[in-house]
Amino acid sequence: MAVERTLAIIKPDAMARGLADKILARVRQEGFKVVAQKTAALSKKQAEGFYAVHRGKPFFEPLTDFMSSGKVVVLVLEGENAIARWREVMGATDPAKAAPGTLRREFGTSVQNNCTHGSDAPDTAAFEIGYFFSAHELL
Ligand code: 3AN
Repeated sequence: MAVERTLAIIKPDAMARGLADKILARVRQEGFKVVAQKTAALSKKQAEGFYAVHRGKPFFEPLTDFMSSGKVVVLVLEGENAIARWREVMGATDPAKAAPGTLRREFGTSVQNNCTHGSDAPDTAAFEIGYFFSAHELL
C-alpha cells in the first residue's frame, strides 16, 4: 500500500458548532500525519473553484454558499492509503446513511452539512491540495 496525501476540510457547520477539536483529535487517533493545516474563510469564488466539478448540479449554489458561510480548517493528511482511509473515517455523504462511528454519522446534520470533506482519488487529492497549499507549505 502506498503512502498518500489527501485534503480534508472541517466544514463551516462543524466549525460553528465547536467541533473542530473533536475532529482533529479523531484525525490523530486514526494515525494520520498532519502535513499542513490552516484556518481559512473561503470566498464564494474560492468555494466555486474548489467544487467546479459539481457546477451545474442543483446543489452547487447552496453548497458554495454554505462553504463560504464561515471559517473552515483545511488539512493535508498523510498515511498509508490515506485517501480511502479518511473517507472511511468520514463515512457516506449522507449522514443518515453513514456507518455508526463515522464523523458524518456522529456530527453531520444533512447531505450538505456533513461536517467534513475528503478527496476521493489521487488526481482530485493533488488538485485539492494544490488549491490551498503551495509547495513550500508541504515539506
Ligand atoms: P463527498 O464529499 O462525499 O465526496 P460529493 O463529492 O458527491 O460527496 O459532494 C460534494 C459535497 O456536496 C458533499 N460533501 C455535500 O456537502 C454536497 N452534496 C453532495 N450531494 C448533495 C445533495 N444531493 N444535496 C446537497 N448537497 C450535496
